[in-house]
Amino acid sequence: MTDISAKIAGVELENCVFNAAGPKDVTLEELEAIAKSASSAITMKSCTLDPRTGNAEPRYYDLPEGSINSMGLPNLGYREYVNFTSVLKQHGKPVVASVSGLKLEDNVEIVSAFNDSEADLIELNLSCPNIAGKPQVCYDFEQSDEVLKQVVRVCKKPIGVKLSPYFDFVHFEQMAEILQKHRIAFATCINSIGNALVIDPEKESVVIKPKGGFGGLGGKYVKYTALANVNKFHELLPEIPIIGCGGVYTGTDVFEFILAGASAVQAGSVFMQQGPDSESVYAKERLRKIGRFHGEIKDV
Ligand code: RRO
Repeated sequence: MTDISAKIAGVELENCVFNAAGPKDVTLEELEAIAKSASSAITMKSCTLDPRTGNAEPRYYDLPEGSINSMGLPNLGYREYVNFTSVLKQHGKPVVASVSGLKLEDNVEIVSAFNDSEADLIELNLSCPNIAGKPQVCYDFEQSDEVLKQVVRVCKKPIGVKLSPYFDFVHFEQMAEILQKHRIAFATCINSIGNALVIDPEKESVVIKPKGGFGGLGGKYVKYTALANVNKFHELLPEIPIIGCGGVYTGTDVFEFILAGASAVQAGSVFMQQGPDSESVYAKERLRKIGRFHGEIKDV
């Protein structure tokens, strides 16, 4: 059988594709559906100190080749997700806690709580685009440096970061330097592309309610930006596993991320639209290519 396994910070994944934080991973019921699916790990919804109902609806909209969302971090509060870890671990898969505190002290408290949980990996979300008045932390390099300093100090689990896309080489270099300085265990590239605007020309209106229709763009529209981010961070930080995320709909997309330098891949919009057993992502004949791949992406 072809080996399509992966390893992130010492944590073994049976196959290299699992769910991205966000789609249908808020409740225990949703998380157990992921646990029973082909997803090789169970990533839980980004959590905050206290429960949140999130932004006003409509706040998610399917696009022909992706999605736009402004969910606004609806979640049950971190204590529930700490408790869920022991239930979810019974399914025999790694559990990934996604942490998105609204301020530095919250992140320190939440990460400390997950130390005493059965989570295998912690993904610190520095890139949520949808909280009014809260800019994406990872676009502020000084703030990112400080958050990582404080959070890494208390964290006893492998901790990685979820990043927004960068569009300039100097920004890749600045963030890579920070990740290296704090010995970050992995980086997930990319979150949705923040503050996109989708307009319905028939209705002459925006399609989601929060923030005047502005939201995070995901799916095939962002794949090439995601591939570039994976490739650049892999080049700058060859020792750190990079998890690719953005526009993964098929096994061929997965293979492109592996070619770009990803160690594993997360699926977001496709899980929202097709569920965590998405046939197109897990089609064996497409994933088999990955098992045969042992090299570097070629120049033309
Ligand atoms: O909940 C959201 O609105 C959300 C989050 Br936390 C995130 O990291 N990325 C996204 O597209 N939506």
